[in-house]
Amino acid sequence: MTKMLVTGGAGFIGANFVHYTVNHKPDYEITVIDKLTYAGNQANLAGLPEDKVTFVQGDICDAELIDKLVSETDIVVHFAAESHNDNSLRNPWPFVETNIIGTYTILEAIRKHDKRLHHISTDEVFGDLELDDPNRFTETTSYEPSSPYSSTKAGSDHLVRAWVRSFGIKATISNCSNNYGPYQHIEKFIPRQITNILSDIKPKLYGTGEQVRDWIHVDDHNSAVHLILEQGKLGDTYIIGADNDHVNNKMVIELICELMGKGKDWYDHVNDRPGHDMRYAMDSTKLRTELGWEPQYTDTQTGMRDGLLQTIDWYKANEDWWKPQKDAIEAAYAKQGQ
Ligand code: NAD
Ligand code: TDX
Repeated sequence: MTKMLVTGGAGFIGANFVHYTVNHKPDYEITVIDKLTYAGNQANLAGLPEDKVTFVQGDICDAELIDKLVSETDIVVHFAAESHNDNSLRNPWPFVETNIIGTYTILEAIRKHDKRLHHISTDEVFGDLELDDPNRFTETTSYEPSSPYSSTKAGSDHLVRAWVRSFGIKATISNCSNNYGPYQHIEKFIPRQITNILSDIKPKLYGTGEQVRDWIHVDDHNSAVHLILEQGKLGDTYIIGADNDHVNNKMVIELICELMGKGKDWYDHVNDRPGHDMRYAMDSTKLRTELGWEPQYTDTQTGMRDGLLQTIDWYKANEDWWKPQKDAIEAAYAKQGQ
């Protein structure tokens, strides 16, 4: 048995990662540490076997707790973060604290106890591309983050690389594009629109909706993380993306409307996000050629239809999970004309 500490395992991608690991990788015993911020929900881990998954409520900035948990594990997969761009524009401080100081705290424990780390990061560290720019981000693209969120994630990546180079820690990094799937907080684009339609509210498209996000199903992200844990080269970075950089926000909203039985244009244009990144596009050649990774959720039309249908079904079946927060989230967006 390998002991794995998963930070942020009660959030969207972390919880899906814990489910994926229990279902596909029987040799892991998992401890989740999660602060249960507004974005974390212990119910995301309901039904998992108690002999496989232990939950600890705590803060990754708590050096004493992190030191103890890291000393007791073999590997750490670090998902915990403040993750929403719009929130980082309202109040950047929690992003600096969790994403930078929290990652520093984990790195110091990894160094002291000589454990293996995989650090989860994002495409947003690279900034954005122009809409007509055919290039994609690679492992060597330079960093140019736009928002408080992405700049703190960039800072955390730099810390990991510095700890690899200066102290020789055993770490890998992955930068993934936008995820969608079950358990995603309804402040985010896709679940916000699905739950809007389920609440008889029109979906809300920021600005013109020409922006491109290179969408990937969360299970495809997590299968890549496991491959990197098993076969990734220590010290290396891997780009994860499913080649959906031809799909803009307007196309996604129209597809959701269509799949949920609404007219294609049953949505509102609302205020744009300040500093809105235009285009993300990921080149995952290294992951595919060196480690043999392939995404499972692909189809010829948008690469998203099957994954969106599965995600819509999940939100339909789990109204108790999202309904209690819906009014407050929409009220906060409405204040900003969004
Ligand atoms: P999320 O906001 O859904 O979950 C974050 C989790 O971290 C929550 O459970 C929260 O309670 C926990 N957390 C926050 N601060 C903490 C702290 N100080 N101590 C302990 N736990 C804390 O985020 P997500 O979308 O699941 O993202 C997970 C990771 O993946 C993040 O590092 C994010 O940057 C990265 N990422 C996300 C996406 C995406 O599309 N969502 C894409 C690429 C990378
Ligand atoms: O109601 C909305 N309408 C809308 O048009 C919302 C909430 C968003 N949008 C747009 C903004 C973005 O162009 O949709 C796109 C996606 O928005 P988000 O879901 O907020 O994601 P994004 O800002 O792209 O960041 C996400 O992907 C990268 C995650 O939240 C990050 O954690 C990850 O690093």
